[in-house]
Amino acid sequence: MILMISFLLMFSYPRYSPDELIVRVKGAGSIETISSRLGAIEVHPVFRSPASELKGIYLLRFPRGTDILSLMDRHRSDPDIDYIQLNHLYRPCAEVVPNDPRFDEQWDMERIRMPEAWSVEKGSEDVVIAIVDTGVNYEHEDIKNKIWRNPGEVPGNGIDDDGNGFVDDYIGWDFTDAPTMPGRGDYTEWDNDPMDEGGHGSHVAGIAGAQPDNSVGIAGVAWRCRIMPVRAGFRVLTGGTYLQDDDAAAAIVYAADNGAKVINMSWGDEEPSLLIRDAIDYAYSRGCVLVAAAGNDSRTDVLYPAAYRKVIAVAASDQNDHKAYFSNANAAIDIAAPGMVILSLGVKEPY
Ligand SMILES: [Ca+2]
Ligand SMILES: [Ca+2]
Ligand SMILES: [Ca+2]
Ligand SMILES: [Ca+2]
Repeated sequence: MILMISFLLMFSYPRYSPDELIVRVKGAGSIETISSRLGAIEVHPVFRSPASELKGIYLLRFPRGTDILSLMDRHRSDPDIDYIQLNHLYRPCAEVVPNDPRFDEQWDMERIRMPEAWSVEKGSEDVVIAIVDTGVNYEHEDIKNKIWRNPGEVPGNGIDDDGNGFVDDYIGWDFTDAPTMPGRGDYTEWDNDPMDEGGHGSHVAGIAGAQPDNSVGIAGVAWRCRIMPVRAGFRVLTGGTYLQDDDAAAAIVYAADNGAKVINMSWGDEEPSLLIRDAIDYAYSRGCVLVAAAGNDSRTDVLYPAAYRKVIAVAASDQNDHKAYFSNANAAIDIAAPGMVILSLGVKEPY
């Protein structure tokens, strides 16, 4: 019981995953040698992508209670290791959602003059927006017809038809794998169901892609674009929702490999991550537009991944086009978009 309590206390404000480290192996190094030297009990590659620039990156798991901070420090200058890092945790940049589903309450749409923009451009079905988040409630009536379908995959036959390393990934993938965290719900293993449990991802997806002109609910910004749900966020027992470095990185790379043109990351942390930077460099090199939230803690420093040069950092603005009181802002901000009381899709309540 005392163990349980101290475990929970440790996670009041978790910054990284316990008992896990991420290692990038140097050219000639062997992961078997490294993991036995470090005492890992489990090792697996972070990515299934065939891309050569993503080879040699592994997640290592250690016995419960391992002092991973000193272990990491002891192996920083290991000649076989390119980098070794914590499996950081990211918080979704959440905000308050009212539950009144009508377009005239979507003040943000008028403010950014979406009706005028739509008369010029409604986007294309070919543009896929990946939502790296807590998943998407893909059964919601206002988004179900906007969800990306993997054209090369036959759903539910237990076969990886398109050979991309993911079996039955017909509408996206669930990358949450966080067995050392005190999570709840679905959080321990990858699977092909990116259903939202936290609610944040559905909210973000609705802003980007809720179906306009169908006489129900709300309208998303991207009239015709498709939404690819790539789940990387899970809930913890103590409350709150987190995304791990390895899961988010794998989701970004999946999105880039499977046709996403835009990758949305409405989450962040103060700490940079070499692993996330590798994933972002890869997606950027594949032509993806990467977008992330600056952060909602009223600070002057912009969170990672928004602070990376290849990512468009988005600050939140209010009804008067001023910086929202909670939005982080500094010179790294690329654009500001409405971010206060935005009406969007929910999981438990419909909006
Ligand atoms: Ca597949
Ligand atoms: Ca299949
Ligand atoms: Ca993980
Ligand atoms: Ca899962």
